[in-house]
Amino acid sequence: ETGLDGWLRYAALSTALSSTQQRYSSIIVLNTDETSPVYTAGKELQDGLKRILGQKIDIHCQLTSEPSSSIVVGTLDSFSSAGGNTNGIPVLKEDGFWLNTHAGNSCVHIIGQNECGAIYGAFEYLMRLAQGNFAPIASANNPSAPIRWVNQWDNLDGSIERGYAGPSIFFRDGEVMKDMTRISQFARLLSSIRVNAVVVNNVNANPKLFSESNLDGLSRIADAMRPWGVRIGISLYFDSPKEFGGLPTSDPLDPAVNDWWHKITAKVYQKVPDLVGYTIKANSEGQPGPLTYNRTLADGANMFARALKPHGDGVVMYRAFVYNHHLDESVWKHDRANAAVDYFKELDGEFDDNVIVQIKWGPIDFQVREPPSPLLANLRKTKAAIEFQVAQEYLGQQSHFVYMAPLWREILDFDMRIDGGASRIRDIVSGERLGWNRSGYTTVLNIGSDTTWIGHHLSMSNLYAYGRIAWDPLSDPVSIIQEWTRLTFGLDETIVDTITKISMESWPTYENYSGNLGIQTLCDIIYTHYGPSPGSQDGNGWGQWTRANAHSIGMDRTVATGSGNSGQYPPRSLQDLRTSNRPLITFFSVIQHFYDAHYEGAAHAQTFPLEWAKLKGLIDEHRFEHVAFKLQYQAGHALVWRDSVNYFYFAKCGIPDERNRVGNHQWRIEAEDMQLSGYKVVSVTPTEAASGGKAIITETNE
Ligand code: BDP
Repeated sequence: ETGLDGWLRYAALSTALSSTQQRYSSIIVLNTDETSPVYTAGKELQDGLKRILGQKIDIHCQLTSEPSSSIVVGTLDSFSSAGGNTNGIPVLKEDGFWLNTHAGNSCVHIIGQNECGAIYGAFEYLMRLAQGNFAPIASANNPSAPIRWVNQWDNLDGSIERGYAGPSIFFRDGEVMKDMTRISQFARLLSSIRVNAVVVNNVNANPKLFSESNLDGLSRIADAMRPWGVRIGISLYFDSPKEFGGLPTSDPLDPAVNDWWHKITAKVYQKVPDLVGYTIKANSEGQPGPLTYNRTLADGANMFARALKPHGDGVVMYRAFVYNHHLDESVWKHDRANAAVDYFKELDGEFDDNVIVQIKWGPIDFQVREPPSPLLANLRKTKAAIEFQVAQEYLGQQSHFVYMAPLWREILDFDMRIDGGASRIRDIVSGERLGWNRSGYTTVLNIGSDTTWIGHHLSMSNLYAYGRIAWDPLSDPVSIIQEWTRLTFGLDETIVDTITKISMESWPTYENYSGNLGIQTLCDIIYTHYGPSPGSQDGNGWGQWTRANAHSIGMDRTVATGSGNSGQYPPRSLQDLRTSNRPLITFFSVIQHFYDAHYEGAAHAQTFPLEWAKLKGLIDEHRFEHVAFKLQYQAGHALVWRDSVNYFYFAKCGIPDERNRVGNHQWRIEAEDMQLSGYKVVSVTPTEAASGGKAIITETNE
C-alpha cells in the first residue's frame, strides 16, 4: 500500500465481523446538488460501506420514501423540511452533528448543524465501522472551537518551506497546478478530521499569487475542496502594494494602499466567494510589515481586516511570531522568549473584531520542549488562535518519528490562572475563558506530492491527532493513536499495541537524545534545523539557547536579575511551571543528567526498529519496509545526536561523565581508520557531529 488513502483506506472487515452487521437498503441524501458536502457524504458512505462491509447501496434524495433500513444524511434544515423529526436532537454548534443509529442499527441518522457537520458525521460513522465497532450510538458532537485550520507553507515554484515529502500539490513553476486530483484527496483527509480550512501558500508569501492566472487557480483549488466542506485562505506579502501594485509605499495608513487592498480583496472574492481569510507574517525574519512604516502591528492587521469585512466572515490571522533575529551586542541579555508579549500585549483591544492573533504554542519556535507562550495569558479583548506544527521541523523532519499529541495535550491542559482564576489553555483558545466568539487552532503542515503525504507513514498520525484535538482538546493521545492505527494498519492487537508503544515513547526519546531540561532541540539553527549542531545555537539572533559555558548552563529569566520572562506569566501559573518542571539544579547534576538522558534516549531509539519488526507479515510489505528503514535510520542518527551533544557539553565544561562514556570510544572502529575502497575521508562541520570530526563519503561524492 502506498499510504495515499491515509486512515481512510476502509479495509474490508473479515466476513465473521461484517456478516453481523445490518444490511442497508438505501442511502438518503438530503441535497441534490452534487457539489455539496452532503452529497459528497452520501457518495463517501456508499463507497465506504462497499469497501468495509461489501454492501452495494443505492443513493436516493427523497426522505418520504425512507425505508426502515436506510442511512439518512443531511442538515438540520434539510431534514426538518423533508419532514424528519428533529425533536430529540440536542443543541448543535456550528459544524456539529448528530449521529443516531436507531434500535439495532436498523436506521442511521447523520444530521449536521450545517453541511460540514453532515460530512463529519458520515466520516465518523464510517470510521467506527472500519474499526469493527457496530455498537449503537446516539450522540451529538460539537467542536471546541470554530477555527480548525491548517497552514501549508507552499511556494509558487512548487517547493515547500520545511517540506519533507516532495513538491507541492498546489503550485508548480509559479502557477497553480492544473490537476486537482491530489488537492481533492487532501480535502477528503482534512474533512474526515474536521479541519475546516487550509491556507494554501507559505507565510513567507509571494505577491505573484495575485496574478490573473493564479487567482483563477485559487478558484479551482477552492472548487476542488468545497465539496468536502474545506475552505481556503491565503497568506499575504505585506509589501504587495509596492512590489506588485506599483505604489510608492505599502504604509497601512496610506489611503491609496488601503484602496489597493480593498480592490484586490474584492477580486479575490470574485474568484473565491467563501474565502476564509488572510494569514499575515509581518516584521518577522526579514518580512516587511507595519513597523517598517512606523505604524503599529494593529494598524497593519486592521488594514487587512477592513478589506475583508464587506465580503463575509473572513478573518485576518495575524501571526505573533515577531522577534528580532539580528545579532546585536545585547544578545546575551535579549531573551527571544519575551518577544511576543513585548510586541503584542500593549496592543490588546486595538485590533478589529475580525482579527485573530495566531500564537505559536511556545514562546520560541516549535522546540522539543517549551513552556506555553505567555502571550496566551496576556490578550483579553483580542482573540487568539494557537499554532501547532505537524511538520516535524525541529523534531527530525519526518526522518525521525515523534508523535506530538502528548506534547499538545500538555500545553492545552496547562492552567494559565489569568487573574487567579482557572484558565486552561484549551479554554482560552476555545474562546470560553474570555468570551471570544471566534478563536481556535491552526497548525503548520507540510504535506507534499509523495504518496505518504508527509514522508513517514507514522508521522501521518500527527495530522490525524491534530484534527481530533482541535475538535476536542480532551481527546486522549493513546486512544487517538489506537484509533488511527486500526484505521491505517489494521485491527490486529499486535499492530495496535506496537505502534501505540513506539508512538507514546517517541517524544521523550527524541527529547532525551536531542536537548533536555528545556534547553531545546540542539539542531543546526542556521538554516536546516536538522541534526545535532549545538555549537550553532549561540551567538546568533535565531538561536541563543544553549547558553552554556564552562561554569553554567541555561538562562536567568527572573524579573529581579534576569531577562524578566517569568514576569510575563500570571504568578500562580509560574509557580506551577516551576514546580511541575525540574527546578534549577546545580550544573554538576545537570551535566550528568544531560549525559545520562542522551544515553537513555539513544538506547531507547534502538528499540523502535526491534518493536517494529514484530509487525512483519502483519501489515503490507511496502509500508512495513518504508517505516522499518526510517526507524533504523533514526536509531543510527540518535547515536550521532547523543555523541555530538554530549561531547559539545563535555568540551565546554570539562566535567567527566561519571560513567566514563562521553568521549571514550576506544571500542569503536572508526570508518576513516579502515582501508577504504570507493570511499574517502572528509572533515565534518560541526566537528562534534562526527567522532574525531571526520567521516567518510563515497569517492564520487554521493
Ligand atoms: C521557523 C521556520 C521558518 C518559518 C518560520 C515561521 O524555520 O522557515 O518561516 O518559523 O513560522 O520555525 O514563520
